[in-house]
Amino acid sequence: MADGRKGTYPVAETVAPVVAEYARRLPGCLTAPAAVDSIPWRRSDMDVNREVLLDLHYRMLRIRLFEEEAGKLSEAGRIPGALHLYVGEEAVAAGVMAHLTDADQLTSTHRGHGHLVAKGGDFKKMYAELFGRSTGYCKGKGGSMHIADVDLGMLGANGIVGGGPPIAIGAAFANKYRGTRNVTVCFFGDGASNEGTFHEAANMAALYRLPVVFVCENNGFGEFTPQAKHQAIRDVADRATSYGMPGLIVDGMDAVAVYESAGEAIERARRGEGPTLLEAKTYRFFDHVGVRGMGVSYRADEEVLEWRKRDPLLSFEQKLVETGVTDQGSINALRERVLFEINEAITFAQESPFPDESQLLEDVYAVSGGVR
Ligand SMILES: Cc1ncc(C[n+]2csc(CCOP(=O)(O)OP(=O)(O)O)c2C)c(N)n1
Ligand SMILES: [Mg+2]
Repeated sequence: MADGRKGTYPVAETVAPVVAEYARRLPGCLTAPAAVDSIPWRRSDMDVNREVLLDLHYRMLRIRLFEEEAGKLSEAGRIPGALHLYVGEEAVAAGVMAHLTDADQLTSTHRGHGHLVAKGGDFKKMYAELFGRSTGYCKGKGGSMHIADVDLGMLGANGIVGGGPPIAIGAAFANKYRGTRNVTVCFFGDGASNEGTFHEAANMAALYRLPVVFVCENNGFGEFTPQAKHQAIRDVADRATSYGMPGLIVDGMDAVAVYESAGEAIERARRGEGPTLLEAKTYRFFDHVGVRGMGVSYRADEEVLEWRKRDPLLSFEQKLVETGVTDQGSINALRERVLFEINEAITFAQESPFPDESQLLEDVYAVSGGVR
């Protein structure tokens, strides 16, 4: 290169100490995925006690079962519309959401059920929305890709790839302006990281030191296009440096690793020290849409099987049992309890009425003074 930097870019002076601190506390987090496999069960001095481990497990289990049942309903043609399932990526939502209060916000994606479930979303309202019923989160008029729960700080799933970042920094700006200590987490995919909206939002967030954490769920594909064919970089986290914020890579199949890294980033934002870009390397087990998808051949079964060996929920359960945090009987009982709750919610949703035709144009756009 003309300036002789040979591809290594200096980190802005103000950010360098933060990055160094991350590197010290989370060894391996700034390296490429090759190191991801070797990340041990515990990596930092953050307090990850039994309560935290069980909390992470509970969040992941709820997502997995919600999604699997939704997938079955979709495959059986019982719910309308596209359904982008989150199975395989549960550790990311669980590890992040374990740090957030209801007053903290998040923006989600088209693959958003897991984010809301992990934030404490209501199964009944979620399934009712998937069934298009009036008791759903959006009164049945939004569907999978538009679920929001403002009381829980969930500012919305989003059918527009890259739609979340501008909303997230707006919320973060409001938090800063009002002097709250709330943090906004912005979830987006590797594909979305190519959208201009992400770059504009990242620039402003770093410039104004906004209390936001950008969480890139890098599952290696944008629809059916592998990452290597949609961007010339391997690590989305590399993009952080150009905006003046730390960029971290974390094993998105390991809820504890996500919990630790996200915790650092969220606390940093809470302290008023600005944004972080956290890239979680993860994988979706089902197809881009639905379970079996559209029959497009774009990834090898062997690749899926390799990632499935690192199933974030099952491998976590194995570790919980091995380390004596809980036993298989308790896990099975918990699974049954969550399934019972899910079945109740599905029944509730199916028995709920469709929205009345007279309400077709209500709640669908905002006018000054409120939503109509
Ligand atoms: C602005 C916009 N462009 C294109 C699409 C079509 N689309 C839907 S999902 C998707 C891929 C997104 O990939 P990524 O951000 O990596 O999320 P993932 O599906 O992998 O979770 C695309 C291109 C869209 N919904 N919105
Ligand atoms: Mg992707």
